[in-house]
Amino acid sequence: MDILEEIRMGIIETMPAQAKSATEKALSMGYEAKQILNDALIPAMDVVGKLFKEGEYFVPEVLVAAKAMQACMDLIEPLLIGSGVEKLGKAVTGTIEGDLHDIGKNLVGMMLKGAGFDVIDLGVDVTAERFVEAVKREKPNFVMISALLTSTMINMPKVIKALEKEGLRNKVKVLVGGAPVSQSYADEIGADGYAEDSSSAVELVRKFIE
Ligand code: B1M
Repeated sequence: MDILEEIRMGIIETMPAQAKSATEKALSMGYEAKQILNDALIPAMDVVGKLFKEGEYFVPEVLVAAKAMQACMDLIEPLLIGSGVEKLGKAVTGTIEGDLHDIGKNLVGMMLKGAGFDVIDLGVDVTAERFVEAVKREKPNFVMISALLTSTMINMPKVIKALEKEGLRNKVKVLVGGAPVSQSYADEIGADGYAEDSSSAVELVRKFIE
């Protein structure tokens, strides 16, 4: 079996140890971190999502698949990030209140670090108050909010309103993303930008910094 297929199967078949050792092997064979990410990890998680939607997988399977993906991401992270890159700015990242999905947010953070940004990750289930506290404390250039559920993306505008209330709205750019989020939703809630995936998130912050 092709090594990238081995990684994909490790995630899809919920075998974190297999996914991790196949990732280690692929790296030792000279595969690039980006190729592993784009050709194995992300497509595998898409398959898991499809199986979940079709009712073939339930939350426990999806959770183990997510753990497998995270284990592989931990291995490629240092290679994506590199070292000694000049800092271009600071971003506070977090998954919105009520939402526990963190793989996409972690990926965005990883790519931002790789592009030379300082990233302060607030984790998951982050309330508007916690975003505001972080803006006061960290003075970032960007607040980047992730939402994976239609029932939680509606909490995103709370962050914007809370920043306005504290007189901080013009101090940071608020960028939003996640599968159910769109450019029109970003416009509707008064966010400064929307990114469809982690690469576009990096392009977007770069545009603001220029
Ligand atoms: Co959940 N889940 N989940 N889940 N889960 C989805 C999102 C779902 C689409 C599955 C489905 O039905 N097909 C569905 C949401 C439906 C909806 O609301 N539209 C769903 C559901 C229903 C649920 C529960 C409610 C299930 C239940 O309990 N009955 C529950 C909710 C828990 C909660 O959050 N309160 C739940 C739980 C879970 C697990 C905990 C089991 C697990 C999460 C584990 C973890 O994250 N540590 C999980 C997973 C893994 C998924 C799927 C399968 C995969 C998500 C993922 O990691 N994708 C997902 C189905 C799917 O997406 N195919 C699903 C890979 C990741 C790289 O992509 O996160 O989209 P993504 O991130 C992308 C972009 O969106 C973008 O860049 C990333 C990289 O390219 N991006 C940003 C993301 N954030 C950004 C922020 C930015 C910019 C770009 O800032 C500017």
